[in-house]
Amino acid sequence: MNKAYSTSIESSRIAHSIGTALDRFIKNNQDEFPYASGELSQLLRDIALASKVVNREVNKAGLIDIMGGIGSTNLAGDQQQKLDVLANIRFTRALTKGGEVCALVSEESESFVDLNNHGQYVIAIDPLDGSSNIDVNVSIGTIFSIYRRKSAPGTPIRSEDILQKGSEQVAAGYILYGSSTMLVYTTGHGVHGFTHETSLGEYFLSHPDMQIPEDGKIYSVNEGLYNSFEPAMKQYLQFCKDSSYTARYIGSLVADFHRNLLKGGVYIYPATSRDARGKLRLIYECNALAYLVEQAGGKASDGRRRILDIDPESLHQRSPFYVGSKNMVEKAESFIQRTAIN
Ligand code: FDP
Repeated sequence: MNKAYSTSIESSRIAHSIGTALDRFIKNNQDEFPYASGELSQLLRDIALASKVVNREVNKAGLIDIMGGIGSTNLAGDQQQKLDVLANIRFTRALTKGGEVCALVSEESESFVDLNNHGQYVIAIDPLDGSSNIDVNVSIGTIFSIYRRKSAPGTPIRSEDILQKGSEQVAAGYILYGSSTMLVYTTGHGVHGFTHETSLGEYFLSHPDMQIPEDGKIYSVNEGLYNSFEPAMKQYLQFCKDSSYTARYIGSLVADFHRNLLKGGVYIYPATSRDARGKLRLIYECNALAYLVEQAGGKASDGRRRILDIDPESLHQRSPFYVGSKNMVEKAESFIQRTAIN
């Protein structure tokens, strides 16, 4: 046996390789990035760094006084949690310092935040999704979408910079603060997942080129809202039961999405009699996950239209959301397209 080869086998036996760090992965794949100027790479690194700070705070939430509400509500009318606000500050600060972002759209702010007129990118972010799970130690997440601005750098931000279709994203991803913390992203060349190694404080590639199974057995819907669903949705839920599907609903979009991405399944937040557009936000929740799922071979729609083709009219616009394994989304759509909401 060749000496160098046997030495490398011996060293990997003694010390397992820890894998590729996120920074190195980004650097190695720089030429796959749209507009490979290095700014988008830096932006992803800024997001990763902010997520580590948020992760640290999420992990010690029980120990310091950062749980519970702060007594105000956000735009959606949800009670703002201390950690929601804290995560918003952490991400906004990291993205301001980086200088690559001209405007930030966040669930926590009514209007977009003007960060730096010279930045090339617009970012839409839900800094901490799944707020109702914060205080009970259940997985929560961060969701982000990155767009290239349309107007010239140095000029005022215009609505066409902010209200772009999901298909115009140049990168998107999420961070899952779960039993381990993961960062999953795409720049349009597949979906890659990185796991946070706590003792080293680094993300390492753990899930290269993720693909969602075409089919699955898991359906994720808040069935407590059953009475407010349209008849077609009720029929679809009956179909799920008749097909012996498994119901799994964490109530944290990122966590439900991530599980279905790995195992195959469909997540649905449909129209209800109260909200014909459902609950979830197109710009900073649905678009990123739609881009990711398509890159992984799955599908995302509002029941009728591809999510990424929807032209947004306002920052906080809602949309019904059907996302997951291609065949399962298509099956759900086939029910929904039979009737209109009553
Ligand atoms: P939350 O309100 O707790 O922030 O994005 C909103 C979201 O959570 C999703 O993460 C989650 O999937 C959904 O709402 C849960 O809503 P319901 O409680 O109505 O099921």
